[in-house]
Amino acid sequence: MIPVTGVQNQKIAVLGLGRSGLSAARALRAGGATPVCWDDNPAARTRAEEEGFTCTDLSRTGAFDDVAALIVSPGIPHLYPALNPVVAAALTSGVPVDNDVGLFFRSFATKDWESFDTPPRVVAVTGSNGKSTTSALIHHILTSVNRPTQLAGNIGRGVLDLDPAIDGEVVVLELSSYQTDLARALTPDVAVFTNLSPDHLDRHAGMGGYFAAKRRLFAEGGPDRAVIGVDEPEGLFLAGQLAEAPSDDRVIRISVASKLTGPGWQVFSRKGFLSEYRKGKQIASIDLREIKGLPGAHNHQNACAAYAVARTLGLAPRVIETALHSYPGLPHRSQVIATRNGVTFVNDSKATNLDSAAKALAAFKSIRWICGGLEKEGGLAALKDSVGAVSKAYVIGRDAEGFALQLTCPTEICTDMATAVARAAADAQEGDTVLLAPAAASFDQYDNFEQRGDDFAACVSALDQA
Ligand code: UMA
Ligand code: ADP
Repeated sequence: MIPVTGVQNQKIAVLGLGRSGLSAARALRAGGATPVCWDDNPAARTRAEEEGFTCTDLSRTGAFDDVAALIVSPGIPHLYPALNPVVAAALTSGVPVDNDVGLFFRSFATKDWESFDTPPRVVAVTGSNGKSTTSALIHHILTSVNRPTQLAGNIGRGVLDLDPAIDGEVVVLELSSYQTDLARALTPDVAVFTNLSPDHLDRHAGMGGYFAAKRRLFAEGGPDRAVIGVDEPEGLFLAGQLAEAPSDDRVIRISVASKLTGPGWQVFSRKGFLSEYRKGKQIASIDLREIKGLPGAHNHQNACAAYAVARTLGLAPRVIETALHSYPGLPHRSQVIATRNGVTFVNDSKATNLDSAAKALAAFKSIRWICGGLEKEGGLAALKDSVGAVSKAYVIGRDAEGFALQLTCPTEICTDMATAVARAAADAQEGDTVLLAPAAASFDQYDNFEQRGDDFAACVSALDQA
């Protein structure tokens, strides 16, 4: 745990007591503060009370008397679609609102660092898709060269739950727009922006607010090095805004859409080959096509971003190439879970938005597509050019019919996963891929995308018992 600094004897309110909130409360207590906690779920309050924390309704009158700050969990909408009443009470009382990420950046450096040979560094990764893969890949590359490293953030571990840094360590943080939106300090050494496509629009009042939330990672203090995907207008704009001149190599541009040229620092992938150019000269080329853990152009974008970060940390191209080959991949992201009678079954349950589903559909040939669930804002029209390789969509979800109506490929209403897997497997020919890439959230039928992916895997295993 990283004790929070500068909070001794202060009363700090903590709203939300999940992974983020509980680790914040513990770190605040370790730093000498008195956390006053609240969660709308009584079970979460009981868990906190069992650890000795005081829970008090933060929406009651006077709840913010003598309180120095309010720490809000990322899953709690603070401003949109409506101002949260507890956040409103804090703001009305003039109490600063922050989150665990802000506390982390304030507290990470300690006096111990004076005796270190190499100061610890923080790499922060944001973007619409590929954050977890890029973060895990950076962590994997560093681990493979025995560089001390830890991984936390949106990937599942509260940032204040990390161990205090040791000499030469690199902390890799995956940061969502929910987290960058609220943090009062954002000072990574290296920051990555993978890409931008519509997601979480209700939380940010549209695309402009969503981009603004992500952009804060590059504006609140500013990283020494920024690795920016420039394949969308927003990334192109951000890179341009951060660079002082075309040759400014504090900005590394990455692309999977075009060969980047110019006097700066670029990493791009074309037809499965990664290239690094600096000051107009090619530094390295890596064949990504046979790397099992990184299938498809979308994963090549992640490889470019992770490669660029590793280069800024001083690693040689060949060392990084070796590490890319041993990357095992993350569960629920383009994950091959079985091959049966020449049919490959791929679990991409994390494809919860249209762009990630489109990328999965582009990464495989001859697809039996399992999709559907809780639809994201904006409908499915943007998928119409992505279904060329789909022979049929097997649609799940409570509103499978409404979902299927919007697709331009042949569809079959299956509603539940077991039916979808059984029907897709029965239709599949040798060489086909049965792909779960829902293009929707899971919450209509599951607690989370992991549970949905596990159900898919269980239904595929059950085929052999049938
Ligand atoms: N709660 C309230 N009132 C509300 C809403 C929620 O009290 O109005 C309480 C809930 O009862 C619950 C707690 O808040 O006890 C949950 O807080 P949370 O949703 O922030 O969940 P955590 O367990 O703290 O997990 C959070 C991130 N969750 C979200 O952003 C939704 C995790 O990202 C992250 O891994 C974790 O902190 C550690 O940093 C998850 C996620 O779904 C994976 N992220 C989104 C995504 O990837 O799309 C952004
Ligand atoms: P995030 O943490 O940003 O959600 P993940 O690495 O968990 O990203 O991947 C989420 C989904 O997006 C998965 O379906 C995955 O296959 C897909 N994906 C991964 N990388 C990219 C990328 N660079 N561009 C688009 N989609 C991607």
